[in-house]
Amino acid sequence: MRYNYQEVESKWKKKWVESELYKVSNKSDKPKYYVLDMFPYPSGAGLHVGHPLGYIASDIFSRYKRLRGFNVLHPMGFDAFGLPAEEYAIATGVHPSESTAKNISRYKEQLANIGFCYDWSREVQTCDPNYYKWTQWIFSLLFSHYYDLKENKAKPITELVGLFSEGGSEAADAFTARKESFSAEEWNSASAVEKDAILTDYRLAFRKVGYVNWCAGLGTVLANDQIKDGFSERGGHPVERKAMTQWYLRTTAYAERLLSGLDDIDWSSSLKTIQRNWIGKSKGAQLFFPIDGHDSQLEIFTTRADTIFGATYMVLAPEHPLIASVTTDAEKESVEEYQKYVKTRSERDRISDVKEVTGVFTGGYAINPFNDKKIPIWIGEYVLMDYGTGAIMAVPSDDDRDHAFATKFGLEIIRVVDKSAHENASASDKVGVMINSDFLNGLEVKEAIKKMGEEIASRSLGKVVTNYKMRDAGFSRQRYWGEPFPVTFDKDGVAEVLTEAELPLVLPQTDDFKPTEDGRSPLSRKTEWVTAKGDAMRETDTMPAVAGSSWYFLRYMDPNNEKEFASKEALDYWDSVDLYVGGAEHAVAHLLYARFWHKFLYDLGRVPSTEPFKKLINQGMIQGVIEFLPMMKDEDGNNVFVSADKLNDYPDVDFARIPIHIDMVSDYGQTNSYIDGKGMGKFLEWRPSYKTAYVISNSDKVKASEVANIDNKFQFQTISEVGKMSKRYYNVVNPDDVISENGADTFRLYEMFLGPIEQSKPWDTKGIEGVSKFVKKFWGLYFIDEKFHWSDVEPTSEEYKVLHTAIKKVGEDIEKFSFNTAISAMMICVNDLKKKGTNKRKILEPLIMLIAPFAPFAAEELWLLAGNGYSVHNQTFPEFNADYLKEDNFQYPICINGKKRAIKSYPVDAPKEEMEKDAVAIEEIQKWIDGKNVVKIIVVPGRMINIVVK
Ligand code: ANZ
Repeated sequence: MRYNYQEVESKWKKKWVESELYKVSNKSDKPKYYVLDMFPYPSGAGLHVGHPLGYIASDIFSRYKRLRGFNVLHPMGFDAFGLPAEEYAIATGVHPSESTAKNISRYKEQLANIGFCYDWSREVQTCDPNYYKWTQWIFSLLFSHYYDLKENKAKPITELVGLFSEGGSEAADAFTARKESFSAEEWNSASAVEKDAILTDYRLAFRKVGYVNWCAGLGTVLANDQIKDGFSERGGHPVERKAMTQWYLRTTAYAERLLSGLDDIDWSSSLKTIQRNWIGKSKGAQLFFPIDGHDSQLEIFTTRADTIFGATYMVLAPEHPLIASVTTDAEKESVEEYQKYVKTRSERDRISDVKEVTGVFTGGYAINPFNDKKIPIWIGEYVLMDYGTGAIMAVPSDDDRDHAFATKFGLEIIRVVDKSAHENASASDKVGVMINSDFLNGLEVKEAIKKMGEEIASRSLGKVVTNYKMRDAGFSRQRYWGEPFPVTFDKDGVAEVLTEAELPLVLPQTDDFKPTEDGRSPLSRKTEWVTAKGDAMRETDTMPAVAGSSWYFLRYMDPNNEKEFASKEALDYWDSVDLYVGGAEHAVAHLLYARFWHKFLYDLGRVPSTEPFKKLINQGMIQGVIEFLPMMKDEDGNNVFVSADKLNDYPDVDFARIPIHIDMVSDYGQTNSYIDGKGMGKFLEWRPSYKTAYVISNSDKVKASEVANIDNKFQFQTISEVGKMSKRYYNVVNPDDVISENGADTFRLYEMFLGPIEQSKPWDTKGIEGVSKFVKKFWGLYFIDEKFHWSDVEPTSEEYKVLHTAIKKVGEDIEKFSFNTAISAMMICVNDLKKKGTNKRKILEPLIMLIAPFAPFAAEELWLLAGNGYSVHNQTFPEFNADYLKEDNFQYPICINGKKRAIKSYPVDAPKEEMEKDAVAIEEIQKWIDGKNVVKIIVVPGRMINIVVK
């Protein structure tokens, strides 16, 4: 019987939903296992074949774990707030909630077609007030907690207030941005506004002035990657850095725990390295330099205090507060001009332009505390305000950036480290012997750093500190489609969070989605909403998309709970995610913020685990093949398309490449793709401006419009190149199309068969044929004369061996997430069984379970046809039995006095005496023992037979 996948799939899709087959309970005797996919942002374009790659892998794994007897949580939801829906709303007037809902339903349909075992009763949408109520609630907790350094955990801000009123700032050992200390009296007599300002420096969610990329032309704040060379990517408008009060999360308080936590989780080392670099731990010294003619001191951060005798100038970040006071009148104008220039520069430009160094002299001088030498103070964009102290001592001899700067501005360079014994060392390597450095002379760099640390402490010039590159996370956007902050400000601007009972604070309706002219969120136009709470005003910024995705995995554990973000029982039961699968593009932002939220909730005793994702796999990208028509101009200026196999005839021509829609290409893929007459016709319809073009291919030069629709002999080879799968290249493949042509099981198997899951690989439909044949062959094993049939005859040991070889390999490979090799093993198994004509139940029944995680539809149907109860997906994965893999016979080398003279096969369980008797009787052996004495016959079972003769 032919496998009618359309019928089978539509039947089971329905039945699985109706019967709630994939619904999981929070109570079970089985061990739990939690498999999570990074939930998608539901874009208007729908899913393309690249998106489900990770979902298929995690689905196979979830199904496998179910068959292995686990209670598997495998949920799905939508990261539904965000920019694209909002931009679409601005362009079309369609409310983001409407377009988002529409996109979500399309995504769900597409996902259902692929046959995923999601428990949809647990679906989460971040834009749903029942969900974001709890996002707001966690935010309010962040607001009302600070970080206690003694206990190394978050604690209620009310406790901090108690400490302040009893003993001032010294009474608390708290993580803070605040430098000034205060006494209990000062605290107690402070006004509400002053207290609020102090607490702001301690809260884990707080407001401060930060710089945003402001684009006046677009009337909006842009993300770093929306800017190129100081201009907006869209529209090319100038972008400048604008100061705006914004919300931040004090992620830096958790820097050390975010770092050390990486040691306990099973993530790829490349991913861990990305996170470690992002956190950027750096040990160094904070040092004070007196400023010539001033009372104030300049505080710098250096990892190389040992090089202080080579410090020939200082550099302040252009935003540094001391600039105004150290700049002399003569330099004022150029300093201000330079500051204006830096405002147009994104941080990324500032740190990445190593060659293009810029800066100006302030006219002021600092004094080296170790030799009282005067050092000129400059400002330069390569020093960033919010790292270290925003000021450095520059040592051009031992730092590349300082060296470039000194060279450009003709500043002094003093060598302080003799690296002559280290031939390949770069300027920044911490090796060599100190020179020109007073009491450090002769010391190795490492010793010198240590000695300087001691010296600095004993002379009270500063202290040893650890810095982290990581910044507090910006948490505001001046946009509409996000969670409203559960915050009000009183008439003095003192912030307060809403109580749990007041949540959710629902996003108000609007039909004007544009930010205001001065860059505030559209919510600020909703004056009634803004002033809804007495005379207190609501915050009008909204939260960024990382808010909702920072804890969604917890909500899945108990998604309909109206009283709590999730119940303690649910959280204790599911604990944390056992396997997380998603794209490497989330290596920092999402994964770091989610870890931060989780650790915070752990501190509050709200979650039982310190890390949210135990194991993480990044699936590779599915790339597209971009198809081009090579094109040149003839003498008359006509466009001429030249088939790719004819390009060598025109060695001097630089061909233009016209991207062509892949639907017009036959045999789409990396090799031998071509367009026929029909395809050319479609192309001309699509791009009518080429109707007058010519083509050169297997025919002579003819008009393109003539080959269109004429014959199928015409073939024009395209140039195929691997690139991104994107609407821009007309190469997006929709999974729905592949499924309707080949079936969902084939689609799933094919995606997995493309290669190792972590690798990126091009989509190439050519290979799908082979996988489709495999599914048909597998199906065919179960039918004789169009009828489902299997026999109860006992299988041969060979048949068992084929099956158990596959069981072993498939099981091991799934555990290793090596799905492509698991599929090869299944293919070999099915081929072997087909060759043997096996139709025995004891082989074919376990085979259904073996293949079920990969091809859930066909497996379910076969299971039903076999007369078994519903559903195959609740059965057990076949148990591997090593006995079946044992060889029945062994090829014994037969030796005479240790030298191999013959080979003969004996059953592995053959008695020794029989083998002895038989071996000496072999003709070739007889030759060797003829006329000699057989002294001894040694049989080593499973190894060899040795006949000792004399
Ligand atoms: C003198 C020196 C001599 C430095 C030398 C380096 C090499 P990490 O933390 O490893 O990145 N620095 C400090 N604050 C800075 C800021 N806000 N913007 C840009 N650069 C800053 O490196 C810390 C080093 O980077 C510090 O040590 C300082 O330069 C610079 F041979 O001080 B160093």
